[in-house]
Amino acid sequence: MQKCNLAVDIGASSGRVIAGYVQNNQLILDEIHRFDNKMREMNGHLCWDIDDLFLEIKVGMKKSVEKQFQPLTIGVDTWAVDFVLLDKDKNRITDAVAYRDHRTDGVMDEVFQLIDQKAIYQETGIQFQPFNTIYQLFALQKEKPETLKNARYFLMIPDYLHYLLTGKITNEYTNATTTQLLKATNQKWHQDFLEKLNIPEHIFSEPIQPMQSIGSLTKELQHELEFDLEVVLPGTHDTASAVMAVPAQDTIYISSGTWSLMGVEHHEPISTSQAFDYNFTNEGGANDHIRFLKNIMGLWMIQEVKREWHDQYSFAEFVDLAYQESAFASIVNVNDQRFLSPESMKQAIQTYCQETNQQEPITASEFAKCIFDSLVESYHQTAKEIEELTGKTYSTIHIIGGGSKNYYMNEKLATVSKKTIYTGPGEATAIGNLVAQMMATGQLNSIEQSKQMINQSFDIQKF
Ligand code: ADP
Ligand code: LRH
Repeated sequence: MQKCNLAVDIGASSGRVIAGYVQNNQLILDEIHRFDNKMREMNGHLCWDIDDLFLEIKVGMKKSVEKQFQPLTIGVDTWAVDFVLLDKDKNRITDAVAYRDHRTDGVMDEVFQLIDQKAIYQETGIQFQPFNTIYQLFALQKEKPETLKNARYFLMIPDYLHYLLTGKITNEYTNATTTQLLKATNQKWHQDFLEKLNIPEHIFSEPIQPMQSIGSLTKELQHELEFDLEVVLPGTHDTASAVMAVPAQDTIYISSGTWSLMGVEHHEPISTSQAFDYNFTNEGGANDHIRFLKNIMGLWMIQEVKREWHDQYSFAEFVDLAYQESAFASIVNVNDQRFLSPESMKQAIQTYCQETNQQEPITASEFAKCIFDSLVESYHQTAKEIEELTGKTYSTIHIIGGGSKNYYMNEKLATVSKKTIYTGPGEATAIGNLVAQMMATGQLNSIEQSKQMINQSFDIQKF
């Protein structure tokens, strides 16, 4: 039996359970189980199927033993901002509503009537996204005040999955920062904001730092799975885990998946008025760092076009199509809010091009080129903003995540930015999750050691 740690990494488009162990100073990964993740309509809202996600985690745990692994610890990371509420008996009383649901339309402005927008930024350091938890909670308060009245526990998605594994209630710190409800100065829930929005403070527990054990499996699960292990908190925000696994220091990174998260690791938050204007965020890192970054709409745009094309082309085929399409040159502002949750992504892109007097994409290759070129343009602009805001010049950009396999974008970004582009690992988030567990259990001693190990264990390409 090979001893291992298990990372459960669930992104907005897919989830995986990955076993990891160190052998001869190399980090070895074994993908045990992969599953789709999709939003679907439930009770009038776009939701995640949280019960199904938990079943998939259990399938992965069972398969790991079938594959002759002996898992010592497990930790879960997922996308940020979404949550569920439990009542006093710890029963779930909300669906896991997805951040692209329209319940938050217009809500940000209503919140700004009650709390000054600049104060929100200065005190939390978090960027403005219409779907931040603060606006989702306010939307819920308006739609179903009785639900918040009956609520006793607030759990973000990975906190809830950890609760199902252990029975323990935790609010992990890195993900809690994305609520836009934590005070940056003391990492505590912002009582004054909660009061102004009429959100009960007692549903939150003190944010807890990653890289520590929260206990073993519940008795029921031990019985069902016929084994036990420790549940160890990674940076439960997937981007926190991903950034931990960037195998370089002093570089701009892009965590490229459904979203493109582009930024740098920084010691202190940067909440200047310029950072506010450019809408940069200061999320809590798993390693005492601040993730100073910008959310860019990301490969969600091609995911949606792929879906509308009935999955006729794979992602790799869309990349090939973009290479073949040399003439098409229309560019959209990828961060335009119309692309966040449109009825039809193809239509939204075409309308944008019409409005800006550009040629509309019609064929799959035109859509691919338009989306990839537009993302690269946004990366280029964002790199300049990062350099302006940090007062530093960076010679490299390191791309991690599934999107690092997009050679067309990697090459184009190298040309446009005149920086060296490094890519990989593709499974950086799961790797960061595993590293956190290995640090908690004493298998690794420092972030520097882990970055070095990641660098020598995976294929890092240079453009
Ligand atoms: P998330 O964690 O947000 O679900 P991932 O890190 O799994 O996202 O990345 C998914 C994205 O990676 C897809 O949207 C796709 O654009 C890109 N991708 C995956 N495989 C390939 C490939 N073979 N070639 C090009 N792009 C790919
Ligand atoms: C990426 C991510 C990102 C958040 C978004 C909701 O998966 O966690 O960091 O802003 O999803």
